Amino acid sequence: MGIINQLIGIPELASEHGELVDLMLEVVHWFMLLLFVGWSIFFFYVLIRYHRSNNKVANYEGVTGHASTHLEIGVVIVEAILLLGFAFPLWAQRVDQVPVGDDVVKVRAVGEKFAWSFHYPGPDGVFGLVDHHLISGTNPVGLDKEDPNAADDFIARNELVLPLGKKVVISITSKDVIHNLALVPMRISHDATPGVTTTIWFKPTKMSSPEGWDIICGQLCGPGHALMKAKLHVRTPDAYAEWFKENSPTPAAPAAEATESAAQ
Ligand SMILES: [Cu+2]
Repeated sequence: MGIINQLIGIPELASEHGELVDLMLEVVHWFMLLLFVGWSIFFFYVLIRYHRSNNKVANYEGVTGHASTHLEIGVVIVEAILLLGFAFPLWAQRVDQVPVGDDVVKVRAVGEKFAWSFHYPGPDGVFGLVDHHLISGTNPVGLDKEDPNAADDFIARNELVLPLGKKVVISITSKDVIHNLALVPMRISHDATPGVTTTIWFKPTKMSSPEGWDIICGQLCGPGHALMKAKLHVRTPDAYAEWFKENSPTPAAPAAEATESAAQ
């Protein structure tokens, strides 16, 4: 976990890639500490070395060597290598290689003032069409019930339930203003922007407690922002399958009545 991470009280970790995020936090803090100590030592050295009592006459010539120029070019080269050689490929891995397949859990997260709707595609694994003209009190994401793919879809209000150890892909959008789906234990968050769908993915590696983890809105979105809380539950694959089956309407029944979570 790391000494500094422990010191700053890092929240519980529950995702696969999150270990790397925490490692990066730890390493970056150690670098900051090193820089702070190094520059502080240099600062006091300069204060004493160039104190007025040691230098009665000002030196108007300054530095004549090229060491600092070479040093700066070196810094630029190292930073370019870090950015092009490491940061860009790693970022591309996260944003371009979204997992696909039958084993992947797909959810749509739709933010609104001030709640989250989690749209599950049902047993067919295909999301029904949505249309913002159809949004109503009982149809929070505007699911088109005429679409055959929508028949088994369901919406969990303020409750995101996921299975342990499976890759999860969440498509995020918003109905009104910019929100942010912040899944802190998963070490991932992303803006929910109206008119735009963005995708995040991760793999939960830890079960949640029965109360679940808090999902918070990471963008100041209005007077109810602080109350825009939902719950994240990670359950065993069997318990998840049971919950999923319980909530999936049979195609004959009316689709996608919002299930109200106990948290509300
Ligand atoms: Cu919000």
